[in-house]
Amino acid sequence: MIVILKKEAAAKDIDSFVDGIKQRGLGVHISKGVDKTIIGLLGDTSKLSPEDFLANDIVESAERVSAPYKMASRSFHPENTVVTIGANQEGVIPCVIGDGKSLPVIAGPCSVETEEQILAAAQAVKKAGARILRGGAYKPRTSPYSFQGLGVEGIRLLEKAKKLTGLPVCTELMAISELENFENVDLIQVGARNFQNFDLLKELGKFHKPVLLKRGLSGTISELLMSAEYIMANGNENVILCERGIRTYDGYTRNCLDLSAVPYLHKVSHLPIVIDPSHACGIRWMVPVLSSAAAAAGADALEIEVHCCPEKAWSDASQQLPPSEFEKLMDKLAKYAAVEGRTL
Ligand SMILES: [Mn+2]
Repeated sequence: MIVILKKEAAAKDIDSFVDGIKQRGLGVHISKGVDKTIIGLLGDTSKLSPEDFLANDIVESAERVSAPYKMASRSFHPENTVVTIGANQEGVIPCVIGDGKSLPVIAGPCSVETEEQILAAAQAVKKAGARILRGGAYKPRTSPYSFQGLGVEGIRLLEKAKKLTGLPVCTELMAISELENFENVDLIQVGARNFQNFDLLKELGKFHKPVLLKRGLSGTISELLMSAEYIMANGNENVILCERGIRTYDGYTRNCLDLSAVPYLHKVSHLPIVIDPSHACGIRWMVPVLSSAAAAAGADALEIEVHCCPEKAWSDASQQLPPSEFEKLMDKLAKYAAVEGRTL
């Protein structure tokens, strides 16, 4: 249920209205917009009717929200959520995702392999105009015999790369027990395989860092938003959604990039959405055109795998772009972004 308050509602009346709702055992999410204040009711509202609220002078209207996700839904929060990555750190250039004016690119190798490799990749993606450095330290691999990542050493190398370039860093968290190592990570990725690891999501709700939540291989949009809800309901509203390809019946690409998720998510949710064309298609030559398509679909940011020497990469070798191709992609992407008045 959402209750929309009249523009002229006084702060003290709003407070007592909210107290009244809480006394009924419900949670409250308040969204203060430029024009109106919206009170979202969290919990079991089945015994309430919208008419119950209309008797109150400060209430303009009330309506039921049928979607199971509340805090993630646009009806609870009509204005876009804008997330800042890497704020308030000396030497780090913060990156804003979701402002509608920019199309920042998160780029870097699939895995952090060596110091030399991640520092070279960081400098290359920065030179090409990327705004956030990515690199996997903890790797969820299909085979237990594949490279599993450098772990905490990989995070230490990402910190070095951040110091060298000023780029905020993004890396994946797989287990709650590793969270203590993520204090200097600026954007915590929850991978497709963990997108319904609810205990992990709850912990990230209590942690104070922005989260990049990837859609599961066979996750529905509603399930993705419910996972976002887990993080938000536990106190962290800095959630960014990521479409990275879903599994379908055809195997000509690694996954199937669901671009229609972008306009749909923008309609039903206020959270920013990132497109990851690299994991979606798994084919190097297809990444540039899918990046342009993502820009046209209205993605708020892109995540692209780049490696200085893709043929020697320890993971996802076939989809990583060398810096020369990434630079070309960025030049072209800038033109697509400009069509809608956006810059990289
Ligand atoms: Mn990868």
